[in-house]
Formats: sequence, C-alpha cells, structure tokens
Amino acid sequence: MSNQKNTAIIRFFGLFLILATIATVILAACGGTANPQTATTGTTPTAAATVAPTATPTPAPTPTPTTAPTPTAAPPTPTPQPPPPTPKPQPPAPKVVQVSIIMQNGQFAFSPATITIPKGSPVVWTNNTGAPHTVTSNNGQFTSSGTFNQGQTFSATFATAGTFTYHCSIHTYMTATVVVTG
Ligand SMILES: [Cu+2]
Repeated sequence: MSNQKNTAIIRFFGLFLILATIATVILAACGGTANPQTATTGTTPTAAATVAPTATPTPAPTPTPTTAPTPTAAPPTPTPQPPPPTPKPQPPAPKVVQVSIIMQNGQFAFSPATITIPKGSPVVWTNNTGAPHTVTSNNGQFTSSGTFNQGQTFSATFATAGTFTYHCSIHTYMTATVVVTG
C-alpha cells in the first residue's frame, strides 16, 4: 500500500514538474526576453510607444469641414444682371425743325419767319390754315414744294451752309428765311 501511494505521489510530482517546466519555458520565451531588453535597451520601446500615439490622433480630428457647407448655400443670390440699356449712341441724330404756316392778323405767314439750323437738319412745314400754300425757293437753291393743303406737310433737308430765302407762290407776300450753319 505504501509503495503504491508513493508511486502515485511521485507520478503526481513528476507531472507537476513537467507542467511547471513547460510553464517556465513559455514564461521564459515571453517574459524572459522582455526583461533583458528593458534592462539593457529600455529607451527604445518607450520612445516608439510615445511617438506612435501622438502622430496618429492629430490628423484625425483636423478634418472639420462643417463650416464649408454653410457659406456655399448663401452665394446663389447674385442675380442683378439687367444691364441691357447700353446701346444709346444716338447723339448725332438731327433735330427736326418745325415751321408752321398760320393765319396772323388777316394774313398768312411762315412761323417762325426765320430759322437757324445746323447743317443736315430736316425742316418740316405744316399747313395750319384753310388755304393751300407752297414753299418755293427764291432763287432755286433748294427743291421747292408743290401745293399742300390744310394739315399737310412738306419737308426739306439743307446739306450745305448758307442763307436760303423762300416764299409762297400763291401768296407772294409770304416770305421767310432758313439760315444753315456749318
Ligand atoms: Cu400761301
């Protein structure tokens, strides 16, 4: 009986020693190597550990594009683009000068009797009486009109400077003058 008990104890301790040896070898492989490294070159692992975490977290929080979408929504307001009233280069348009044929103190007359116009300006005579009249050049300096009645008009353009006298061929006392300036 005692021999069998001793044998069981020996086997138990033998198994225990085997397990303890295996555990010691595993610990020596993992922790045993770490101890000499920390003792001799302990600065290398600590430096690598400190540099790595600091570099990685900084770039991650930087992306803050939350402010960008807010200003982009505002710009689509500029719609003030109605500048079409630019084509107005019409200063050399000749001014039309009006002469009225009227009844004045019982007589027909050109009114105004004398007009002064720039070269190239058209003149329009309007018959505002009940009688027919003409605009006839005294010496043929410009093309005369035919007879025009009440409400009708005659127009002429004086292209050259000078003094142009005219009359009515029906009522020869009706005389007037057109002065054309250069
Ligand atoms: Cu007349």
